[in-house]
Amino acid sequence: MRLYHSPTSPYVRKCMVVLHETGLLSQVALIATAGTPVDPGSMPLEQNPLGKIPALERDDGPALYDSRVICRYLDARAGAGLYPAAPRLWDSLTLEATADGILDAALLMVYESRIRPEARRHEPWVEGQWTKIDRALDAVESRWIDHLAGPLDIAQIALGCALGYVDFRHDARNWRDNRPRLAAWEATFAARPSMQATRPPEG
Ligand SMILES: N[C@@H](CCC(=O)N[C@@H](CS)C(=O)NCC(=O)O)C(=O)O
Repeated sequence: MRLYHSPTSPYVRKCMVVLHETGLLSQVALIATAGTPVDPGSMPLEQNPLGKIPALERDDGPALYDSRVICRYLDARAGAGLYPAAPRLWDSLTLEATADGILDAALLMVYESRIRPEARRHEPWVEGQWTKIDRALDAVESRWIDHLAGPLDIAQIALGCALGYVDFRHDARNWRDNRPRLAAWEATFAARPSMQATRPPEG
């Protein structure tokens, strides 16, 4: 398999953590990729018409894209059980969607500050994105801690990557303030070898 990869992409990181946790890492070659919405650069446009990473070329069918699809495929291929049986499955998928929504908002904030010309930036829009993250983290702190204490699943991996990305790009927002249970969970989860091996580079 070939995974279109960037060490700073949190969506790629989800796939990488799944590769580590499932023991499939040695079956995948990583293809260094870079690009943005205004300059697709080396993005895998043939493999993903949306021009985004991750995308996965595989030996048993056409390329897959979107981290949610790739993670589910890898789990099925390895028989790893990162997707529990229903009804717990619905919780896992909803929490994964919450984590991915945090990532979407966090990435839009980065694009706004890095890509949009300064004169056209709209601060209320940036703060609106942060408000989504803030609300989602409050929901995790109040509703999802029991789920996070359960067996490893895709929701935990997605949330670990989302929190890692908030630390990486929006550290000054201090998301741990007033969220002691989530902060404690994150500290434990971030110590997993799969998370340590996939930390984004400094800087
Ligand atoms: N929903 C997608 C989001 C992927 C995504 O937005 N990736 C970013 C890199 S972190 C990207 O490729 N951005 C380039 C663009 O939006 O054109 C997933 O889960 O894979």
